[in-house]
Amino acid sequence: MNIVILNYHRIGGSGIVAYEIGRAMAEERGHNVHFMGLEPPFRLKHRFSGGLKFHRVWVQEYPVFDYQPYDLALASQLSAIIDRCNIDVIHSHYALPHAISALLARDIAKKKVRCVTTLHGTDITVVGAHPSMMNITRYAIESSDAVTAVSESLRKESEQKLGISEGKIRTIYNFINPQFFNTSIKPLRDREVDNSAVLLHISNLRPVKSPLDVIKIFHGISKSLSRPAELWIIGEGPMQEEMVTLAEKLGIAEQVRFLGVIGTLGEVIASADLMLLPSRQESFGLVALEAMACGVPVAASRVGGLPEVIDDGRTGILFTLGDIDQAVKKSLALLDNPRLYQTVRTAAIKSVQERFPMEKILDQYEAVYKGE
Ligand code: GMT
Repeated sequence: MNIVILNYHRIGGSGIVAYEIGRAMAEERGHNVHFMGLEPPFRLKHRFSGGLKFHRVWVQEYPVFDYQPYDLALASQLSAIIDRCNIDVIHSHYALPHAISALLARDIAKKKVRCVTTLHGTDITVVGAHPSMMNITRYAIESSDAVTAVSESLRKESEQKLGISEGKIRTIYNFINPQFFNTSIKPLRDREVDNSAVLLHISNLRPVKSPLDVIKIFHGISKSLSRPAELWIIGEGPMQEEMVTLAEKLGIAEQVRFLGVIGTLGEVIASADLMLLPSRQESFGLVALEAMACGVPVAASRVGGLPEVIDDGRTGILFTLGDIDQAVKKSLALLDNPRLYQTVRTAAIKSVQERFPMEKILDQYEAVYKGE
């Protein structure tokens, strides 16, 4: 098959999942995969295998436009690629704008192309559910030949918020590439000599990730933990300054390290003892799966798709959104009990392998591409 994959190729979870699907379809399953976007997927920059191509979308800078219409430029250029490369399937990640651009491109090209759309979360929970975008989001979903959501929670929420009939959206869970996240990755520190606890948070530090709760939970843990603790923050975003200020106010600034954006996360994750993910909303929480695959338990808020990824008390910790005391208490109970910690760690690793196996999930996407 000739497949186009549309996505925002930043280092977010959706970009990683979109890239890994495309890579595997080309390298392992013999399809031709065309990525399109403003930038190539960041992992693609390091590999040039035969079946993978990147088409940059050119957006004309024209002063009459109040904003430059990326979605229209994409639709126009995609229609030409449908023709030139005999495209069979367009897989859009995010209903807006990608599914709309794909549907428009198919109309322009007047070709039989299968439009597959994957919902990742904020396209429904924030953008799509807003009255200004609701009708076009519903149209994108209803007009796509197949629609997938990354969790049951997101599937149900999309149906409820947009009035989509049951059966239109199917759940295909996210997955990780075990080459990048596994228990053989060498940590950046030697646990034999360094007995401190490293807590880790990875996000774009936006309000939806509750970054101030990360600082508060760490403060609570470090006060009572029986060994020294550090908090490593990976990622950049609008709330970083507020996090620094809060850490200073609580007297823990020395223990909080902002490490910026890191492309290769495996080693950093493998160095941690616990990941903190107190998000207000999380349709899946790919980063939690990445941590679990490396044997690092996750303490997360009980929202969205996180309870589908983490089984509270067995493969990690879930706490009530915003309940700092509960998060601290449960984290301490895990970190201060080596035997329980090992049990949870082992169960987390097993759960990633059994419930989110890459090959089976790729089979599901391939079946959707074929219309099965
Ligand atoms: O969480 C973000 O801000 C980034 C966003 C993205 O585009 O990657 O994440 C969404 O999609 C991921 C991949 O499916 C999910 O793992 C995240 O849970 C989801 N984020 C939210 O629902 C807030």
